[in-house]
Amino acid sequence: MIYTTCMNMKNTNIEASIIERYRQGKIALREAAKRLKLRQIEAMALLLIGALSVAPAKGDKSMTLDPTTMLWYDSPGTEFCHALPLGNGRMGFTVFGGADEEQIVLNEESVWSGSSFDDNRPDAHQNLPEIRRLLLEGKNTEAETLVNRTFTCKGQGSGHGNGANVPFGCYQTLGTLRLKFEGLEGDIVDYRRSLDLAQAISTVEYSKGDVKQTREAFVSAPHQVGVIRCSSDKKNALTVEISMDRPERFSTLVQDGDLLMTGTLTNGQGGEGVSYAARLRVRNQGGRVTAGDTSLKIKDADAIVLLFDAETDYAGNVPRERKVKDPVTKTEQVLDAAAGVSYEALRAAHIEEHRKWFGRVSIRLDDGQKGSQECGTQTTDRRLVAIKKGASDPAMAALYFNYGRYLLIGSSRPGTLPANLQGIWAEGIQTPWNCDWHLDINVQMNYWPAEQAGLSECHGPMLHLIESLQSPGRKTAQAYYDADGWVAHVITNPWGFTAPGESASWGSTVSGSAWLCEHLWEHYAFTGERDYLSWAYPILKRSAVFYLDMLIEEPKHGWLVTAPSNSPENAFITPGGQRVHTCMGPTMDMQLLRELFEHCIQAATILAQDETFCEKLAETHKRLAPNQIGPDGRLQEWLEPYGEAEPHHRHVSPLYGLHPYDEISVDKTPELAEACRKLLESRGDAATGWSLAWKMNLWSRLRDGNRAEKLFRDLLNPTGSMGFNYTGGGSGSYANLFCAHPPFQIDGNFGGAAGIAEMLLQSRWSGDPNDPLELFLLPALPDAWPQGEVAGLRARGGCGVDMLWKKGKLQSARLLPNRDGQARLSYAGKTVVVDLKEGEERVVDQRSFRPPA
Ligand code: FUC
Repeated sequence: MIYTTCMNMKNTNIEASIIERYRQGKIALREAAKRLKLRQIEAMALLLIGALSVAPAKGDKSMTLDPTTMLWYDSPGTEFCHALPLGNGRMGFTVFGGADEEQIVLNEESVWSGSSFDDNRPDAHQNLPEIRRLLLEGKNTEAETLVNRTFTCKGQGSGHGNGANVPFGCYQTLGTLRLKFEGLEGDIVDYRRSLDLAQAISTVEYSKGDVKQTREAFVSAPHQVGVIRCSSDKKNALTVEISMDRPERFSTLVQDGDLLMTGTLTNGQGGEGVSYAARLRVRNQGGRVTAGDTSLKIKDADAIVLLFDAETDYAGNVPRERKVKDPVTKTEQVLDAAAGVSYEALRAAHIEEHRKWFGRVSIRLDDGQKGSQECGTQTTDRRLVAIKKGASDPAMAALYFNYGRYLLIGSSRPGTLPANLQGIWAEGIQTPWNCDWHLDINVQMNYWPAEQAGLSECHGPMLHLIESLQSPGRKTAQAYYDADGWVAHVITNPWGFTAPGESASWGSTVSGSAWLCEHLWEHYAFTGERDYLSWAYPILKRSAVFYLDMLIEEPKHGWLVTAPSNSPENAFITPGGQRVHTCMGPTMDMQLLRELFEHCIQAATILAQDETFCEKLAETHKRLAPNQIGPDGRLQEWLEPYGEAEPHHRHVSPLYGLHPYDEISVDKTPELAEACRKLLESRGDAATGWSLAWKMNLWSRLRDGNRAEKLFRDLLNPTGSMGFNYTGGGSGSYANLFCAHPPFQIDGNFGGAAGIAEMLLQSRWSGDPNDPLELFLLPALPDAWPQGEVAGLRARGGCGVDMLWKKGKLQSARLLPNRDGQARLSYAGKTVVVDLKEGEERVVDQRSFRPPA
């Protein structure tokens, strides 16, 4: 079957057959490119990304969609990462948009196998003195051997990333909804599918024969249902068979006219785990519904509305609002409630609720050329290919930023579980790395845009995850370090996993919990809510207590260091030529502890508590191993200037001090910033998706907007690669703009969105209500975005910021503070100090800024 726009049907038939031959391996890429009359690189990009119809990217003048809020395509998705995601924080749909056969991948955030399991080695701490002795004597290899033998988790941990059938478990698909349309003859023409980020609605439209078919879908938060409406422009023209399945552990039946799928996942310990139910109800306009054993058939309808709900009886360690004992009954109740509401009312309530979130921020980026307007006439996948070929499309950055906000709204809402490695959108049973929460960058990156992009409440699930790790983390602290307080290492799941992972090469970085704590503080820094701080402070404090308890003195300088630990997932070469991971006091750990202690002291001071404890923290802070510049002028990753085992390693951990932590900066510590720049430069740009996104943020903090924009374009690299790659091959964006590690990992989407915000606005605030906030306006504006406008960004210190710029220069900035105080604004090396009054707008323009005295 040929899918095409109206523009070029005959050619597209020929092109599609060439592509099909290439896909079947019958002709080589070079030959396909020749026949398609494309340069090899263009052909490769198109083929990889899965754009089936490869009509030249001229654009269809008859159709212009907002290039900053619309994703659209002129062919259906054939793979998961071509399909369009919808979500209400808890439930997800990923819509392929097939014409005769539609499939929608279904997700519910708590469809997790596994169960609670104590993975701590209770006596691990008995080995701690020996591991430390070896480290203090420089015998890192021997220490690593001992860590592997005695200091990893007790059981199978994450199952080496394949935890579906072990206690750790794995987030997995709920299943697939299939709609098989019948009865119409003729070619499919005028096909288009789209996702409107502003309304959170996906649409599929095409004509078959002379009948126009339209399908709309959304996942409603107010009514907690997924909704699909199929309609056609002729009466009685809709005949469709509906079924649901999943790769394992399911049975379907028709119950009182509803299609019901139920099942129970494994608990990974030989028993039953989470039970789920997924229910679909049909409301038809015209025609008849008949029930099969495991499917529903609707014949000759004018339109149908499908209502869907899924529930589980998850009751694990991570809190969420929805508590369900009997998923089957709950789905019935939810659908009963929604069934009484008209489609139009469901749709209107959904849009209104979504707008409350999405409408908080708006962004326009423009190159001042014609190209900016024209990009709306091209499909999203072709825009990626055009950018790869060098086209200017600043609106794509606006779209990416909006998509990041959209994905966060869709996967993390007050009361839900936090966004996992794929948000909530996942196909298959064994998802990559179990789709868990990785604590050595990934889950944190998911939340980088939350505060800046005005989605502070969407940060909530992450903050509750942190709170929930205290209790299991206390046991881990005792078992491994004989220490007080709580700790989490590199991975966690809904069952409260806090033990080290199963290998010393990556699993024993001890600062996962410290990195999590940054988020507790950041939420305060952006909101200034004192009550919230009173809630968060004890969690920060108990984390600091753990680290105070576990630090040891290294022999050379008497600095206090963590031991054992790793610089996340990276290896070094010892002076004896051995490749090893286990170490003391990697630079990132020390930065994290300085940050944690500072935030603790600041919080305790604001709350007027714990003076003596703060003195202890301050004393210890002074003795922590400092940032060091190595003999080659780069920021050192480890305590010693070891050789690098992987000079281009994806984790740029010692640069944590530059971003997200603000310990190193071009204005406060220029020498260290320069050492960061050198390290970043030597690491190279090529990397996995999330690593590109981090580098984008890092270059922004180094105030190099053009380099940050270059990294952003790398993030847009069109790809179809789904295999695991750790070195940067195949990274970029899939056709649906999901970020490719590869495989799909959503952190890069969020990190990229945060990077765009970071290029436009950076901010600082000590947290003390008496201190001014500092705003850096357009600190890393690239040449590629000379004109633009942004409204609703948020700055630390509790302030909304709008900006307008032209020809690369700031025209005006509008501040909307949520407290009284002062702000120091910097722009292009000049500053201005303004007084702020809660709720009162302040506008500054270019002339307000003065050169430094
Ligand atoms: C960490 C990273 C990998 C991947 C995984 C989910 O292990 O080093 O690149 O992102 O998390």
